[in-house]
Amino acid sequence: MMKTWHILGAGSLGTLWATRLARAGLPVCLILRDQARLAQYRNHGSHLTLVTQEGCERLSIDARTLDDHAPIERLLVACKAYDAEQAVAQLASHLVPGAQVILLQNGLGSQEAVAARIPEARCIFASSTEGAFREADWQVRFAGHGFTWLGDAADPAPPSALLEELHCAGIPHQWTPDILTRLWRKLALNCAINPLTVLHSCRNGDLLQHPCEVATLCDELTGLLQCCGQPAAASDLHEEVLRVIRATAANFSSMYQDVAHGRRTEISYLLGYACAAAQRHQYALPHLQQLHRRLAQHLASKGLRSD
Ligand code: NAD
Ligand code: KPL
Repeated sequence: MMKTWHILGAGSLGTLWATRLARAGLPVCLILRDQARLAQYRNHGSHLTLVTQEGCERLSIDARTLDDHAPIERLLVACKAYDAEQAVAQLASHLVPGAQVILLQNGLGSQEAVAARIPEARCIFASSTEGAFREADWQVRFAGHGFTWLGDAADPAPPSALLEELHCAGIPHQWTPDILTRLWRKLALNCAINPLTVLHSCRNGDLLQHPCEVATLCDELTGLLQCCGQPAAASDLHEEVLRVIRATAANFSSMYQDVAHGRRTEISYLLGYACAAAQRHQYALPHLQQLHRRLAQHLASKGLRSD
């Protein structure tokens, strides 16, 4: 019997995964916040729409609420990092022992918090470079092809059946024993690029006009990664940051877009996590800490949460 893919967080990335899995004929069920949200989904016709360059696809997908007690064997957590722990805690008692739980959150910190809430589940961390955004309720645009790395820091054995289903669904991915290296590397890239794009109010490419600021942050981040036992994530960080800035020059970073749309950012799981790790290791990061303070003040000045 196939395991149902329960999707917690029917936002951009959750919908992107749900529609591709459903399109491949795999059993998928959305977990919505409450009865009101479920009623909205049913009134909409119980389907999600995936918009790609090839056109629109409409997929009928089941849904339930967080308080439905049916057991869950496989869960994809696609909430923002700041919502993940509480959302998972609400359905922790429905997870069967050994349930597979994929955590799609960006940054670091939320994964450990979720894993601590569900010690009997197998938590699989993911780091994704795919891009999607919501065009309307229950409709997502696949904006950027990318890749998803998956791994379990506690157990290197790949979950073969799950990976085979991702393959069938056409979700580009690879299992890695070094998922923490991937997550730290992405965190460092995001810390070096995203806050500066918010504070300078610019596209990624415009950061080439601030070479000293970028270089100083990369230098501190490289030291932090080494100090945290992540030398592979530290390797050639500055070169890669410059490569990403050039390759995404015309884009606005995800944090820039969050701020522009008045949405809460994931600052605590990026800069906040880096600064807290530095403090634990008594490693000095004066520029990164100053960047964290400036960003928090900027967010507060816009009426946005700074945690
Ligand atoms: P999103 O805001 O579009 O979707 C999150 C969804 O979770 C929302 O629909 C929200 O209502 C839902 N949610 C929150 N709490 C819930 C709860 N208690 N019960 C049920 N639903 C709940 O976010 P997103 O852009 O899909 O991002 C999700 C994660 O993936 C983030 O950590 C983000 O950084 C990461 N990510 C996103 C992209 C992307 O292109 N969107 C790419 C890479 C990584
Ligand atoms: O991941 C990104 C983001 O915008 O969140 C990039 C493009 C790498 C910039 O940090």
